[in-house]
Amino acid sequence: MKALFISDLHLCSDRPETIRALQHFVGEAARDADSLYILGDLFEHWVGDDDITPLNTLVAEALAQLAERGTAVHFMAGNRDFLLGDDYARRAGMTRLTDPTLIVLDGQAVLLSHGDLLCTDDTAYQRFRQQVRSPEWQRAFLARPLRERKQFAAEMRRQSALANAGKPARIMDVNPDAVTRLLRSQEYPTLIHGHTHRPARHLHIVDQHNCERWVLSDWHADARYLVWEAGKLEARRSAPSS
Ligand code: LP5
Ligand code: MN
Repeated sequence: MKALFISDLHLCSDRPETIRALQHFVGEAARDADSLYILGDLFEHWVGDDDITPLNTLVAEALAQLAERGTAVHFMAGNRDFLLGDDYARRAGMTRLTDPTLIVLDGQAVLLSHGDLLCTDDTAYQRFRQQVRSPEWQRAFLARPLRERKQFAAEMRRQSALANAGKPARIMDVNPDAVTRLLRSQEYPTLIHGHTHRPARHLHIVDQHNCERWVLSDWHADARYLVWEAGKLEARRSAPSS
């Protein structure tokens, strides 16, 4: 069983090096994987499946090709691409996952999440999240003209960068109690998440259970991923030039 986990690629047309890293990853490292789990923020922002751009098409084609060759491709939304819907998922050959999702790999329970839900100290963000994740808000937003939605997204990105500049680094990381509660509620699995861009392997001892928490890396010019193979997880990277 070979499963790959990635997140936080933040793909956008003005970062061609990351697009190349994804194409290389799909053609090389992911080639013989049974499954690929994309745990959010695949795109820098997503304003609706009707925003059909050369980048979105290229990514859908690359992922659909991987799926056609036999890798099961799964997508969980992040805080940047939570509006990615069934239409695009179908075009890209991906099945959508809710956050969190529990899977079992060779008998090991592994819990997958984007990770933003665990940042409970960031109360301003959690309030914002609750609003934009409601079906009513999303229906109303998606009913607006595409041009307007893009303007909203740009304005929101500006607001977010402004808000983040004033937030202490600590509150933008996961809250340890939120991690404990989640691990306990899911009977002590291994946890894999992204969002914080602080790649690491942490050990949490919860009610005498040892739980690993793997944090995925964001991407730049090379692919950063976790691989589950031969019954264990390992962090790897692969560069287009290597
Ligand atoms: O993304 P990042 O790393 O900058 O920061 C995140 C949190 N911010 C966000 C917001 C996204 O960046 C916005 C892009 C969404 C693209 C989809 C577009 C469609 C929806 C358009 C929405 C109107 O997720 C940030 C966290 C940080 O991670 C770390 O966890 O701190 O949270 C915030 O910045 C939220 C602010 O703290 C509070 C928001 C104030 C709300 C102001 C409302 C203004 C509405 C303006 C709409 C035009
Ligand atoms: Mn994120």
